[in-house]
Amino acid sequence: MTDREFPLQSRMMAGTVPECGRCRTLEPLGFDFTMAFQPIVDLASGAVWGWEALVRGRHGENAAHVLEQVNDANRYQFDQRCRTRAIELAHQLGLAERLSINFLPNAVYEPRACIRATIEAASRVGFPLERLQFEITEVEEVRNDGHLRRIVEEYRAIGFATAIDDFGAGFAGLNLLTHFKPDTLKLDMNLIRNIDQDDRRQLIVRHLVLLAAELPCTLIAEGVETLGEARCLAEMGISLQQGYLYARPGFESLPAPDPGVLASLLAGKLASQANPAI
Ligand SMILES: [Ca+2]
Repeated sequence: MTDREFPLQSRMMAGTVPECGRCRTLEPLGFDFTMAFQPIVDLASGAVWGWEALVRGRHGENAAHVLEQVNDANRYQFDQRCRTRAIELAHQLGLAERLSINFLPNAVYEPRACIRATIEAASRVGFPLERLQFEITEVEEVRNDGHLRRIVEEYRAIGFATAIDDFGAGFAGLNLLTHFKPDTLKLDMNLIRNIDQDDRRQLIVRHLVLLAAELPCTLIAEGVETLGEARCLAEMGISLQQGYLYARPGFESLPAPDPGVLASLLAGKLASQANPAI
């Protein structure tokens, strides 16, 4: 590893990452899991912008099956292992774009100490930290806003990108934006579903595009399932999209976005550029 190749790693490993000891004293996790990867497509270029790592059972069981085995006793250990597993698999699969990892804010005690295992895993396999993004997953109400703010500020200081996941659903609402500045908002699939046929959803998302431009932060539409939704979102300026339309999550693999779908969307874009009246 050289400073030139991995500037963030070099800075972090230079003695600024403390250890709190929690991860050394915890019991074994008691269950095993692995990861699937789903591409985030950039319609501006037609290329893959990044990949979200999604937890799966060893035999392909869904995320809920794995998450129901997480409890207060193993939450910290699970969060740590999710990150290291995602990074190690990404490396094995030759992932060359961004890697977006979900994490549970309530599983982080001391942000700088809790990131240590992640940095060590990335350094071990040579994965640049600059390509990591953390999605704050609001599966439960964050118990302490100050705690979340400290995590995000610390991660930003380290140089990681942060995203609010499922924005517009449940607890991941506008109030989070009053507390901290994420790099990315991932629009929840309930805002996306049938948006091409729904004036109210279009109104909300159009204004979220304006909000994102002023904050500023990047928008990703998740849960895109139809060409109509994809075109409508692209016309509103959201070129980063993720969903079954492009590819289902690949179990321990990096599935390519559907080439027919990309061709159809990019052809439409080229046609409208050639003739803006279309
Ligand atoms: Ca997510």
